[in-house]
Amino acid sequence: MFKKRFVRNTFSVMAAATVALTAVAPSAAAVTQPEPDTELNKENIKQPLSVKSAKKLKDGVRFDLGTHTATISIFAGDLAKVSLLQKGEKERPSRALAKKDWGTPSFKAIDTPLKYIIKTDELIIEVKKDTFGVKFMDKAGNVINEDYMKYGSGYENDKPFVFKKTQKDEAFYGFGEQAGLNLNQRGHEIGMWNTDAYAYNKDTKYLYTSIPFFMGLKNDKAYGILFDNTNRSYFNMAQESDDYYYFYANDGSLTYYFMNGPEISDVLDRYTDLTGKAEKPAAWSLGFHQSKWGYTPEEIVNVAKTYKEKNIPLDTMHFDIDYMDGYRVFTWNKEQDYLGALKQVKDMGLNAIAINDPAVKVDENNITYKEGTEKDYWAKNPDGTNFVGEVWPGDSVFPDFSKPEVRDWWAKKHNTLFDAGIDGIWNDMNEPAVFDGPYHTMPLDVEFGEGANKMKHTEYHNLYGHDEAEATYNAFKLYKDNQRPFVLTRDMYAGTQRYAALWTGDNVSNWEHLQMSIPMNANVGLSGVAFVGNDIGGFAQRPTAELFARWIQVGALLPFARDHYDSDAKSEVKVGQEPWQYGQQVEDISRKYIELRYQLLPYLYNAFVKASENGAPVQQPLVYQFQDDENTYDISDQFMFGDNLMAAPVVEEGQTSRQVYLPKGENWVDYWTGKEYKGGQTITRQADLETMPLFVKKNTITPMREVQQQTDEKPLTNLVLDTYVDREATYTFTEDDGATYDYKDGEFNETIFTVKKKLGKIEFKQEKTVEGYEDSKLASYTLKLNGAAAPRSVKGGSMKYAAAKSLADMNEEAGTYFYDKNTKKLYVHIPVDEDQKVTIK
Ligand code: MIG
Repeated sequence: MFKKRFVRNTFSVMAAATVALTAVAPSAAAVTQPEPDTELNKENIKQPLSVKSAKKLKDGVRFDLGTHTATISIFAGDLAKVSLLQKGEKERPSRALAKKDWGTPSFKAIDTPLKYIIKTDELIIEVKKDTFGVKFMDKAGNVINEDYMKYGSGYENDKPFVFKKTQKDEAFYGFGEQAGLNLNQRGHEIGMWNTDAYAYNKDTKYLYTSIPFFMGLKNDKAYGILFDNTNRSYFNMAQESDDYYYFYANDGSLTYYFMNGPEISDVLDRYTDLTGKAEKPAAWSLGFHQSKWGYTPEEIVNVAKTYKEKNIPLDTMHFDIDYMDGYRVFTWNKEQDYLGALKQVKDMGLNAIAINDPAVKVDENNITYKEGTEKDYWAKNPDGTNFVGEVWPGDSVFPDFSKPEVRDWWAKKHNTLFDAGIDGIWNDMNEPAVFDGPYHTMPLDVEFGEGANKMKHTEYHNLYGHDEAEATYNAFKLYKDNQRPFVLTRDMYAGTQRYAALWTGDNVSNWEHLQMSIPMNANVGLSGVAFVGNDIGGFAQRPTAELFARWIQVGALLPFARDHYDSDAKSEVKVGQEPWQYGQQVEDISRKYIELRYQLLPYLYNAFVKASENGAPVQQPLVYQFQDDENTYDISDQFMFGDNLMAAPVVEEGQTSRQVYLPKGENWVDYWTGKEYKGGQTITRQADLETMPLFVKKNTITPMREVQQQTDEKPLTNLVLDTYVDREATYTFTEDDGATYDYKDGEFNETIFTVKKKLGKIEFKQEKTVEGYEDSKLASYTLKLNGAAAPRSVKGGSMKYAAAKSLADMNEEAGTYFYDKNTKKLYVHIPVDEDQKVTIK
């Protein structure tokens, strides 16, 4: 039925031996990387392609290059596809694209002796004829991006490549998940080959996820390029020369999409039009998560209880591989009562997430193996036998997720998990990781698909996790009709944000990793994936108390916030990594920051709503909002949490103060002290262990609420509008059930709040633009005006609001206000149906 056909290398023999004896993975020192890079041989790029003739098509222009055909397709005024193929060759249908039919806008095509010119309403695309080369210009004729003509584009030994001109001050962002301490990827050599990189470090080249998309930013203007090639690919971002950058792949076709900004936000909006926008998340998934590889059933229950006892908010417990029966997927452990633990967790009102691996144990009594074998669903060796490799369950076969019927079947298998009460699914090992395979994965000639869709592993590798994520996402459609899915994955390709959130794999409990998480998440965010997080505290090894305290401060503001850590078997120090394991001080710090997250949940949820609408990241690098301020281009230790808040966490050991850059063009207020600063300067902020410096952008409204033990503990009855204003601030607030798709039938509310300050008077008004959410329990707002003077009068229309004696009194009754002269905060309690302007004098 199957046979093993590869020789185990030393590494895997070791790994296999360890697995057999103690059921632990390779040693912590092992960072698995793929075989060496394939170089692009520039010597071979001698005969440049030239244009013989051109033909205008309905959706673009086709160029005859003799041996090759180039096509420029116009998707939108600011979005074009460039493809260059050997004659007679076809492109594979893209798995990255969500939107395939764009309805080409009108464009002009002008043929001149030296060049061919395509004009849309936003772009001028020039194609040079003597040597084929593409130049993108804005409609004023400013060059945005052009081929570097010494090498141009084409194929070198079947390797598709493109060289692009650059200038010294051009910055590069995106590329999905990248190690390293810099945000700006200029000067880096980047590789895309999904790799199980246990305990990686800042210099590790290949991580789990491959998103071959990047942005260039020069002269304050941004564009984006998606190199839609699933083979192993390489990006030399001006590492070799300051004059050019280039990208290429081991094989496949030369296909890329060019999109113009000029704002980074425009590029992301377009990129996520093309590859898909993440849906609005389930509100519970934005709460805090706790996980450990190796929790016993008792530990799961006790940890969940301890969160409650200690009043540290928590929404979700994760079930790692131990819940399975001998690591057989879609089964439950028969010896240890994980099902019982699950029931208790659910009875506590918490949510539960189960891990799931692609590898299926070869075992005739394993129903998943039997079914998949009967239906012929496994990845195959070139001789047609099933490929078998070793993972947690021992010898295993691997679903061929490239086939739609396999994805359907896999989705169906999830009833074992959902029926037991599991709410979310966590996809691990989907590089795919194979302990005894060459370079920790399958041999490159393993086959997927059939007939015209047949692909070698070398071509399919980077898509494996993407397709598994789609199958998992579809499981929710099947069994949790009208519930928003939560899928967490370790591997992605461009577009996987449609199906899943990302965690950045097996990081390490050290300061370098905490530092690295900030630029890493920022670049993931600039690659269309807003829902990202890193194991808080670090996965491999264990953090010190100080490191954990600093990590939880960053962690509380992660889009996906989960404390997760490695099995005791692999750690020198076998201590827990929950917030209370480091003494009272760190426990209190953890509670303070997790509570802050829960206070900010309405704001966080709305940041995700924006991401679903325009692809905006939730954890943003400063350059996302401040691309006119060059000082932000490589700030890697600060980030915006949504549109209004800027975190400047301490990420170095022993530090109790740090420099903070405040971007130009805005004023900034210290969240903790209320002190105001002008933007465009670097300040020093004290930061004892309790303090993560946090700043609010002036003229903003941040919606907040009371702390809850878990996201659905209490209905939202009062929304706090935390406002910092000296001119005008507005905020569009969306409320819906946070759980279903009913919003698609209009069941949501949308309210625009405006607070204006002028001539000694402050005006608040709300405009209810959508009123479709009938289950809203929202009864009032607390307009919280920071840095306010004592008011003489507060009125809703002509009705006077009464001054309350205390904040508690004010909370009792809408139509009242309270001024705290010590903190200079004015609180106004406004009924939700206040339809008059509220005027404060
Ligand atoms: O080979 O399921 O990255 O989060 O705890 C290790 C056990 C398998 C790797 C994941 C990690 C998870 C662990 N897994």
